[in-house]
Amino acid sequence: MNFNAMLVPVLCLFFLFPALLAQSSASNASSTSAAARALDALLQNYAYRAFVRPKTGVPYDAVVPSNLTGIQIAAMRLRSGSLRTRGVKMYKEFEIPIGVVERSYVEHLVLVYQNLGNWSLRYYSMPNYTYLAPVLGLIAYDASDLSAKNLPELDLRAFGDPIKINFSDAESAPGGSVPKCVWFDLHGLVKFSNLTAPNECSTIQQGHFSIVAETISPPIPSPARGGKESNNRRTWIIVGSVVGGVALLAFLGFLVLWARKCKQRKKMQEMEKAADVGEALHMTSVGDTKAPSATFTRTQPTLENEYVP
Ligand SMILES: *[C@@H]1O[C@H](CO)[C@@H](O)[C@H](O)[C@H]1NC(C)=O
Ligand SMILES: *[C@@H]1O[C@H](CO)[C@@H](O)[C@H](O)[C@H]1NC(C)=O
Ligand SMILES: *[C@@H]1O[C@H](CO)[C@@H](O)[C@H](O)[C@H]1NC(C)=O
Ligand SMILES: *[C@@H]1O[C@H](CO)[C@@H](O)[C@H](O)[C@H]1NC(C)=O
Ligand SMILES: *[C@@H]1O[C@H](CO)[C@@H](O)[C@H](O)[C@H]1NC(C)=O
Ligand SMILES: CC(=O)N[C@H]1CO[C@H](CO)[C@@H](O)[C@@H]1O
Repeated sequence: MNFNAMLVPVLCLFFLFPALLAQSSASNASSTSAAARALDALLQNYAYRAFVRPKTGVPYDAVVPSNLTGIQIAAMRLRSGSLRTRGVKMYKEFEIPIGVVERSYVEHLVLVYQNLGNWSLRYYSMPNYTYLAPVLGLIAYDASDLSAKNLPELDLRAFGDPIKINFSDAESAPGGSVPKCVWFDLHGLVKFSNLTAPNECSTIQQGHFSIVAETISPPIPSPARGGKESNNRRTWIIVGSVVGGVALLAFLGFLVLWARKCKQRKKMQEMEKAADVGEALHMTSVGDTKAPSATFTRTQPTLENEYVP
């Protein structure tokens, strides 16, 4: 029966539905990374605005647009040569040793510093992990045009000692979990490493850094991305799936009933046909239905109280 043939694809769709949803949410990992890259470009532009006749080697705090309140940025202009031979003793939380080199040679470069503060989770969501410190960024750009926007990053590497990051006000890890350093490179790659000292991480490349601890409890929908909105969305997806499922079941039930009825009607029609052909019983139409009727009556009806002589 072709009804079964129809049922299989319908059921397949039903079971694939959650998988399709999961895929669509997974594909947003890269959109998160794209948002972070767009933020870097915006913050580069705003950090450069702090420069008014800048001295080299001096950090200048800059102002972020009001829609990003909570993020701190700074910029420091350096001669490439002095970065390589002298390093920077302390630039906010970063300690830059001798031997840090940018690979595509420029005369001067700018080190842009970012502290994402309460925006860390928004731009660098970490399912199953808790941030113990804000996400900090250190990125090098060319300094030849201080009004430039959308500058490409320079490729910065430490060839001697690594760059150290002092997360002085990191929270301590919740009981039972081990804190870890996390590094986000500029291409969306995430790497973990051990702390090199209490509240201290190290790196040989630029990017974004923080300290995290693994969450031990089963993951609750993380408020990182959209918070309430994404919770709401999830609720609606569940409600939608349930309602859709019930509607689908009702539809299937209806199909089954309809198929049965169809079968019955066909049987009836065949029986009627057989009756018409094989029996001399005549059918007369009474409304829509046919009823057997005789052409003449064999026994005349008599009234019981009729007078019989
Ligand atoms: C914040 O505002 C700036 C300038 O007003 C705008 O360019 C940027 O797209 C905004 N960013 C976000 C994340 O809303
Ligand atoms: C961070 O805090 C500031 C106020 O200090 C607030 O305006 C901003 O909306 C917060 N950002 C997020 C992502 O909650
Ligand atoms: C988070 O942990 C759960 C259970 O341990 C696991 O199934 C899930 O894949 C993890 N999520 C990520 C993004 O690693
Ligand atoms: C980290 O910074 C804090 C405060 O700025 C300072 O007291 C501490 O000595 C620093 N730690 C290291 C290892 O440099
Ligand atoms: C990190 O430290 C733990 C012990 O605390 C050690 O077992 C592990 O091998 C270390 N990992 C790396 C990458 O050094
Ligand atoms: C929840 C969420 O961030 N959804 C986004 C997934 O990515 C698409 C574009 O790729 C956005 O339109 C959604 O808002």
